[in-house]
Amino acid sequence: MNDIDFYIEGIQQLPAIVEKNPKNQEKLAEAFMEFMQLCHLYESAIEVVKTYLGILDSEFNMKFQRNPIHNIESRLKSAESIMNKLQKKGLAITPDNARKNLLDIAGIRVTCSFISDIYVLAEMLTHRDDFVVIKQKDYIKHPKPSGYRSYHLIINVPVYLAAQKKYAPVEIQIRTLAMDFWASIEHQLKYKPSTAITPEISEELRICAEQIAETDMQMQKIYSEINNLG
Ligand code: 0O2
Repeated sequence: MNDIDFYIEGIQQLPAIVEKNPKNQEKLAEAFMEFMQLCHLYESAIEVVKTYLGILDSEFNMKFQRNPIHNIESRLKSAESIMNKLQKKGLAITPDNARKNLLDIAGIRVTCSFISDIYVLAEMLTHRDDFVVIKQKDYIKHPKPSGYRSYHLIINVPVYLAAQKKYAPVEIQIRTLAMDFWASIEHQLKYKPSTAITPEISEELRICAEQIAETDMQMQKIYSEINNLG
């Protein structure tokens, strides 16, 4: 389902939902519209960042005949995961609480070939004067105990709507293809309900992350050598 279908389906469902709850009709309709507006704002913020990343990638290609970005994925956190996260934080499930307390509703994941590309992109994103950096975490220089490596940014992104400018936070994870390979598989293994992750398995996964990081560094070295030769 694309974004437009998502909104159309939501709006089409509104009369049925309101009809089933005659006592709270007005409140429900209001909350629903607020939710739809929030989704629209976050989707738009994602588009702003993706457009900027696309421009950077093509500029690099024009100037240096190479692309720093291998792939870009984006997602809006599902309503279910938003509700779970609010509940975990002991907060009431309202659009307002989601907006104020969850900074990863809009998420973008960027994969690069080389470690140096990650830092180039992070630098560009954090130095745009209309982007407000809320959080910046370098899990490449400081990997998580699990072995997880990635560069995380949370940026408040301006969205120009018809009548006003609004800001929305977007979580951007930037990592190499190798880091992404590890993170995707580790996530799959850990979140399968049937698997029990023993400390031994966690240690094996951490060792895999170390080996992958070494390969990443070797690739970076080869890339630098070739570039210096060229
Ligand atoms: P999903 O399903 O990917 O969205 P903080 O409150 O800032 O201290 P927080 O909010 O946990 O910490 O943020 P953090 O740790 O900077 O980043 C959270 C996201 O990074 C996770 O999102 C994962 O996407 C990813 N991540 C962090 N640690 C690991 C790890 O050990 N393995 C893997 N595979 N991914 C990791 P969510 O919401 O947990 O999940």
